[in-house]
Amino acid sequence: MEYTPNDSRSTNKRKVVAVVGGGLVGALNACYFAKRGFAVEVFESREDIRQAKIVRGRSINLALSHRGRQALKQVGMEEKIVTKGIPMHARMIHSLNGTRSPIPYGKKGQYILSVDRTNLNKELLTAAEAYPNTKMNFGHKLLDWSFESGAMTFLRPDGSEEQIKVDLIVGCDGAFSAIRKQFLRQSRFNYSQTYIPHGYMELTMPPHNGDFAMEPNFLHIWPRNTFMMIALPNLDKTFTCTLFMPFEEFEKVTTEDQVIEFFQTYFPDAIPLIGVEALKRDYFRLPAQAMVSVKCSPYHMGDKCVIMGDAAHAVVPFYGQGMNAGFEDCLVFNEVMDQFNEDFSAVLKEYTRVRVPDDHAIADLAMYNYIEMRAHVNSKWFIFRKYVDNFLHFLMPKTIIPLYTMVTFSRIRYHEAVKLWHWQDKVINRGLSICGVMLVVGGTYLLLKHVPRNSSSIPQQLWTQAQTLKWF
Ligand code: FAD
Ligand code: EGU
Repeated sequence: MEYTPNDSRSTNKRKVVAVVGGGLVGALNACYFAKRGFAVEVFESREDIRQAKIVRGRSINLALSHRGRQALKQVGMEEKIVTKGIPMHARMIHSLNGTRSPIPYGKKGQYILSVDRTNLNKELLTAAEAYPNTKMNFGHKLLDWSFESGAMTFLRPDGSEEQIKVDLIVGCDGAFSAIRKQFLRQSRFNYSQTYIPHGYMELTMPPHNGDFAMEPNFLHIWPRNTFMMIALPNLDKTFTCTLFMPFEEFEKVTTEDQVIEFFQTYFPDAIPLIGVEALKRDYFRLPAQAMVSVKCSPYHMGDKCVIMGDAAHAVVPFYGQGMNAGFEDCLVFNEVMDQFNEDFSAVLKEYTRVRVPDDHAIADLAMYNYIEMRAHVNSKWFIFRKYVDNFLHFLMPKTIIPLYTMVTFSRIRYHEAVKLWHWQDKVINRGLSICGVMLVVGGTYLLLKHVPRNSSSIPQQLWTQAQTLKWF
């Protein structure tokens, strides 16, 4: 059966946009296209998560920051999401000996939010559906689509197939995008994917005496070089802890006793907080999950199809930017739609031109931070580095802005942030060189000033050298 969606909601004149994937980015994109008045059809392979009893999937909560918030604001969703988020004003660094050190993200208004992924997805789906020109199609798994005819083939839960043709396909179907598969068959399409050696596992820290087990308004971090754990607060007063470590190491821990032994060695303070029994049980509940980084270009095919979110750029989670970047994609696309009067041919081309450098930059930054954290970031180093960053910013607030600040609290284009970061590095290094030279010059001067005319307390050779130097 082949049909073109053309029910009472879409007139012949109105263009039909198919959003493939009803995850975070797909649901937000549906709002954007619906707001512009297109006939929007959302196709999502899973059943409606608002009806599902158990939602299994990736990470339970996420850090929402400025870029994501700006994108939500544009479709009137910021308030709704922010009020259900938990502000995190600082990181809390957990040292091996149990010491906790808070390090603020910035000034008072600078905080990130811990938001529940499922709730965010539900709210966005409901907002998209509230537009009369949107139609939700759950249980529609995209199998294939044809660039030539523009027809998409979907698989229904009952095993039947459906063919659908639209004016524009927006692929928001995640890191293993089925839409992207067609891009790979086209000439001059660049693609790279990398699985990192680390996996992640989520563990829940229950409330203690009816309250949060740790300080709630923080992003808790246990930096241990190769091993790392992060915890974000939830509204139900639990924390979701995410343990990052090489698959190799996950595999070494095979018995309940080894789990406790492992935590005793690396995260001793977390044992009583998560609970010995819960730890033994939850560690074996699900296998560790893989993390992949995907970069590609272009993001469009002709005037027919464009990819956004993880489908275009899966990034490793070590900057807390995957969703934020995907949301910003929607915002940038919207800006380009204004500039080019919704002319798909021009808009798609321009979108690729402006967005690829930025998405590639955040993919690189996240990977860089992964390597950096793994290589030499323990709690002391982390605290030291953040203090240096903040101190330099304090000295020169206009000149030196920490990289994470530009990434997390501004809409400076990601690739510009990288450039500024390199430039600041040069300024800092030059500053350090000048300080170094001044120290040497000043030190020598002081030394010579205090060198006795004829001292037996310093070796003769050095004394002679010092006397010679005096003449310069
Ligand atoms: P997805 O969320 O993957 O959604 C894709 C949707 O498409 C799904 O609903 C799926 O069912 C559907 N789909 C897939 N294939 C098909 C098909 N063939 N047909 C129809 N539908 C299909 N980001 C942050 O900003 N902050 C964080 O703190 C953060 N923490 C993270 C922690 C971890 C451990 C991980 C792994 C990621 C984290 N991220 C974070 C990244 C974030 O999860 C992703 O960037 C975000 O979910 C991408 O959204 P998306 O809609 O593009 O893809
Ligand atoms: C990882 C997994 C601390 C949620 C990067 C900071 C993250 C998040 C940091 C996850 C880190 C790392 C930054 C934010 C954030 C820090 C950031 C990472 C949220 C450089 C649910 N990262 N994350 N950087 O600065 O900019 O606090 O799973 F440990 S939020 Cl790896 Cl700001």
